[in-house]
Amino acid sequence: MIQKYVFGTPFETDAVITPIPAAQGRPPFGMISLEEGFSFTYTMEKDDIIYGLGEANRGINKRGYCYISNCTDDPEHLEDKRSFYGAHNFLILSGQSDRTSQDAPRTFGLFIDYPGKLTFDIGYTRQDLLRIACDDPDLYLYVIDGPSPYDIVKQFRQIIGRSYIPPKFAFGYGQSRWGYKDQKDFRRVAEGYRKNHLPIDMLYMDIDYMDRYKDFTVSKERFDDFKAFVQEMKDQDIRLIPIIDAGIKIEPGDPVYEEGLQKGFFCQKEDGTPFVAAVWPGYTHFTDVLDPDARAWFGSNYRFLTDMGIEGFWNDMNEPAIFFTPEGVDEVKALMQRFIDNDDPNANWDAAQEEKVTVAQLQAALKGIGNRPEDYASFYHKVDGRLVRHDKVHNLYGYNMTRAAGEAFEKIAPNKRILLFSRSSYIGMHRYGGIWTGDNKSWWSHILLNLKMLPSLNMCGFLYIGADLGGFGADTTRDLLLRWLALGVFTPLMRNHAAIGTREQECYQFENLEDLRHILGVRYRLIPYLYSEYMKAALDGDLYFKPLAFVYPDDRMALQVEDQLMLGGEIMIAPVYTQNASGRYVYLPEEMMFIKFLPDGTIRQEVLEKGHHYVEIALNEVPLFIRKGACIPVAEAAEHVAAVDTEHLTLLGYEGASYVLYEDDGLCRDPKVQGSRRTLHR
Ligand code: MIG
Repeated sequence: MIQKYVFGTPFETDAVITPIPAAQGRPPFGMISLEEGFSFTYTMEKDDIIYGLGEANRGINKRGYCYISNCTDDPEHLEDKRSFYGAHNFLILSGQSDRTSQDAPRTFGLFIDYPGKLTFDIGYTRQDLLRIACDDPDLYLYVIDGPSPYDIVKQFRQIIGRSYIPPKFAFGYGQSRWGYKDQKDFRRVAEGYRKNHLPIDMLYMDIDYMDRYKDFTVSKERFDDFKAFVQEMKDQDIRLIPIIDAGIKIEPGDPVYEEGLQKGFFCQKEDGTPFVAAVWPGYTHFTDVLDPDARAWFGSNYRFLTDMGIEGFWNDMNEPAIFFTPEGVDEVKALMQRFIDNDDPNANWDAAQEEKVTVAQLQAALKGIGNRPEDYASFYHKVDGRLVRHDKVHNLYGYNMTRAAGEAFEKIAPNKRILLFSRSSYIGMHRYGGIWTGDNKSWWSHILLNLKMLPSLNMCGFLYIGADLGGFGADTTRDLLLRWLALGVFTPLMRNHAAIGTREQECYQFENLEDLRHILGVRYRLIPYLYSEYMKAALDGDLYFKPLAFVYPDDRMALQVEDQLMLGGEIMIAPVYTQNASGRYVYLPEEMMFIKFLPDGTIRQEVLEKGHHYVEIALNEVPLFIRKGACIPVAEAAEHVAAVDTEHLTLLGYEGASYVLYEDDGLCRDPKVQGSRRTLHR
């Protein structure tokens, strides 16, 4: 049962696409205050678990911290951070004890459809208090009642619409690096993979492919015939996936810039002039993607690349990230001038001398010049003829930039799927694309953070997801990459990506590359299963990744597991995420078959009983667990998706088990009609 409560005049985000009549009054539990903005408070029982929030920090159980929905380009994903790139305002409270108060349900879900900054204090200020708050009392509050958190998620997924379905090739492995510049670089990487028989389907193009970071251009110096180059890569079964950034470079004479300007498609300041922000291309304008005409225009520009044979994109910098604005620079300059004018260097550390600018103040001003709240509050969107200040709808930008592309693809390529994922997002965007979780680091703790985010993202509708494998920032190590890839084997988006200036981390950069070849090979062996489970999750509004608690709700031990996940209907995954470990502890809520894909191509299987185990897992092995009575299809390893032999599948798992395999051509836009399911028996 879903109740929708309306407060004030909500902004229409189109997150929910099922019409639901407004309920009268207030939710029957929790306390709502409209005194200062909006707040919902609720007293949690000691063992209540909170799920959800999608792309957020910390655990699967979100209890014990404060999270802020405020899409932010912050590459330091430390444990104390409250905002990442996405804003996913859906949570579920799963009651574990009988409630003391009569009128409160034990378990419920909440979706707060509010596009501005929203705070989730989940037992941070007070351990037993859940408090959700924002500045403006204009929002939709959806309250979902159901017997279990899993059921509540399914109800929620029904009202937000079907999740994005990528082409099947997007289930292959992809290599990326910020720093590949020209056709020579891409040829070298393609060769590094193909010559070494390391499987690959995609090479990602970062900002350097463009002409001076201008969207919808390709550098002529770096690619002498881009269309031919796209084909050259396709001939090697590799697709090029270019990046698109949010800002359009201000460059008189440039056709994209001129058209956007002339048609008034850019976000404006109060005085009616287009808002200016510096990003990679230098000063840019942001397209007003909340305006349907501007959105259609932005999306239509992707045709420039699809016409050259491009079949996939990643949308970046769409929080939107701002390096600085002219206004911000002026403020820092003024501060600097005052700093220079005060020529007593010792006084610079003395905060008591108020009229003097200290070194610390200057440092803070420079550090804070990017993504300034003042800048986000200084420009406007046109919505139904009225102006809406950006900060009020900030969390919708990446969503609508990606929607622009997704809507355009329906026209550009009505008969086939295009790969698309975004950095910033809001619920609703899950219908148009996937996401990658941004600039992580080559840290062991980030393997675990990656794992924990997966089921939460699925709950919010995001199914095509993945993290930068091997780590984006900082230098990776061979063992870290191997362990991370062994998790990435299971994520729909499996991409190795690294930042410029870091150690090279393509699989062929390391010794004994047969180990890396093997791990990638396991991915391809599992594609029939992973694709089938993905499609079922998308078509049925189900989860691809689940916390153990969703499958074993009565197992008190399973409720606490934060480093193992259920995948699809048949398996459990438990990757190793600590350095120098020869294996790990796992908890089995029931008997399972422990499977290891060994580097010699054989598969080791062992039935383990319910309970705690230590399992040995070498660096070059991929483990998984098959649920009691289940089986999964496995193919032979292949070097790209189209080469996976889906005719000759082996069924791995329990004797007498059967598996329902979903299949389609991997491209059709209407898989409900064109896909088929068949039952395989072991
Ligand atoms: O300011 O395009 O998250 O994946 O490599 C950095 C360069 C801009 C951030 C993305 C990252 C990408 C990088 N971008």
